[in-house]
Amino acid sequence: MSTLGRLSRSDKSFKRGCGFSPVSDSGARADDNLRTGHTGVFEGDTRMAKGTTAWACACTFVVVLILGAAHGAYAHHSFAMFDNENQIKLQGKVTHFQWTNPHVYIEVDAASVYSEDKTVKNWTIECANPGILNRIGWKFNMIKPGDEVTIIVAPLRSGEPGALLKQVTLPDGRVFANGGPAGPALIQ
Ligand SMILES: [Cu+2]
Repeated sequence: MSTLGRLSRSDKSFKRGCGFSPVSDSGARADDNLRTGHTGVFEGDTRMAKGTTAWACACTFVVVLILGAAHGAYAHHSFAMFDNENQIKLQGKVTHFQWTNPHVYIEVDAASVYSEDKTVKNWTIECANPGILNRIGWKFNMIKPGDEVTIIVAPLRSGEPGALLKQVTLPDGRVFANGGPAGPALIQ
């Protein structure tokens, strides 16, 4: 059975859709806002011929543009589903490394280092997108199935084996963070 096959239904939605605050939905909303703002600018110019209205529309448009761009480039969905205050350290073997937008994913058969419960579960670890990770030194092929890794994460509040990456230590000892928006590891 594939790794994905072992994930529960909700895990899959976590992975595929960023389901908690859907990517596509928020993306669509941003687009709608952009379109609305755009129309506003032109209508303000031609129909109203009122400087203030046009400026107000133009400002709204610019603000929406900036917010939209920031949203796309960084936290394109909320991190609310991850428990940042109770980070955990996982140790185990990579089963899959997925270098894709909007998120890179590490799947790892791992157990919690500091927990009494040493049950190995197949964790799906959400990372930033390839662009952000490239800029902080990640490479698309730097993690392979079978690699023994140590990972610090903010786990899903739901208790399922999904998490947001904070820090990963590779077999050769190199340590990588997950880029700014995800925030730093609070434990070691
Ligand atoms: Cu996402």
